[in-house]
Amino acid sequence: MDQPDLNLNMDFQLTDEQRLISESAREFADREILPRARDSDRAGRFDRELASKLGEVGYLGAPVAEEYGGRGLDYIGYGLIVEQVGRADSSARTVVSVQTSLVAGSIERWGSEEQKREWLPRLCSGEALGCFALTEPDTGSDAANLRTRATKTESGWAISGNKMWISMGNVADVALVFAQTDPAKKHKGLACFLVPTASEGYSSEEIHGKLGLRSSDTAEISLDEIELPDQAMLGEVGDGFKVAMSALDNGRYSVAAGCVGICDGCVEASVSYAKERRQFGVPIASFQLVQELIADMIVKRDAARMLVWRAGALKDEGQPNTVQTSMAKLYATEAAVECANAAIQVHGGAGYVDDYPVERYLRDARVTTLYEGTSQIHKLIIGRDATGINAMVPPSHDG
Ligand code: COS
Repeated sequence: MDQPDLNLNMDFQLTDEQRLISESAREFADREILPRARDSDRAGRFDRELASKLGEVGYLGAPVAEEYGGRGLDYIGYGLIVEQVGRADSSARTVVSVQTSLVAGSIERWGSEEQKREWLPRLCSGEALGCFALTEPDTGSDAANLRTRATKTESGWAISGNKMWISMGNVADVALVFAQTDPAKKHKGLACFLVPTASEGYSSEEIHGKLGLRSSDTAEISLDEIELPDQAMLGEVGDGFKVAMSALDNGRYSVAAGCVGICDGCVEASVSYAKERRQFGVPIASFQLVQELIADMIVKRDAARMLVWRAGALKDEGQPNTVQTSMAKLYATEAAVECANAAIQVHGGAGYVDDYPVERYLRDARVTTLYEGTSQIHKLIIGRDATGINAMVPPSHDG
């Protein structure tokens, strides 16, 4: 894999603009997202109104160029927004991540001028929502091995198959659908299509009973002979796997930044609770073992944030960053689970109910080590880069 120049010119100081972006995102998150989070979580309700508000303030598609309706922000600035949204509510953060990193980012990078003009302004404003339909019932980590088929017709393509665990699949206006055009070509036969969800043959069903991200919409999608023109393809035949992997480079960054927000929320909630709650006649913050729990959270939050900023700085410099993004995603997601678990420990019984945000943090964080590449996949990406040996595909047992 291409190696980035890691002698980054990082001085660990945010610019005035970046500080302002972070502060205003924090204010927005406290004012508009936090007050709704518990009720939406309890109701398991996707908050379309909040998604529109995220668009109005420019948090959907923030790194997209201004000429297409975005804000032309750098990746560090985008990560700072995602961190604050993630601190408030990971379900809202999911909207930002999917819409921005997976959908709008892919259209901007791979789309024709016509596709960009058709979709980007509406996605950035929140008027339209998008989803990223890669995963299938039998295809998760082995992302190249898709069963969804795209068959050439006289007028374009016909697409049939099933997609699984698709965030926003029930509420999206457009789906990025990945499909195989020629199984013999394996990953080089994949293509990506922009599928309006109003197309005949598109249907979706909500997935219920999730541990966390309860106010995030999650769908199982069925694609039944959907007819599309040639112009619906994003990139060329054979580009599909690269579209997916480059989208995931950005999606994973966004998940990692959101997890820094979870870690930060855990620190904040734990410090505040530990100073308030009294036992044995003193605030529990006086106990060394409680301070240890808090100190561990702070170190994990800051280490995660540094890894996210490094990945963001590489993206901003246009350098290769897949491995560094994997490191940030791996570390930040595991840190979020650990911090949320420790934050519940600090809160004791109070942390086990939703009067405080910490139990939601744990439930919401748990999926982040699974989706957009499991922690194990990220370790294999990092290990392959270090050793030059691909340990992802075990030797065949078929002889
Ligand atoms: N950007 C652009 N192109 C990329 C890329 C990237 N980040 N990573 C790989 N590619 C290209 C390679 O250059 C290669 O191109 P050629 O065929 O022209 O040589 C091609 O893709 C295949 O690369 P490779 O064989 O190295 O694929 P990987 O081994 O990197 O992919 C893993 C295997 C397991 C890493 C990949 O399938 C993966 O990330 N799986 C997890 C999927 C996932 O996250 N699913 C969750 C979906 S969202 S819930």
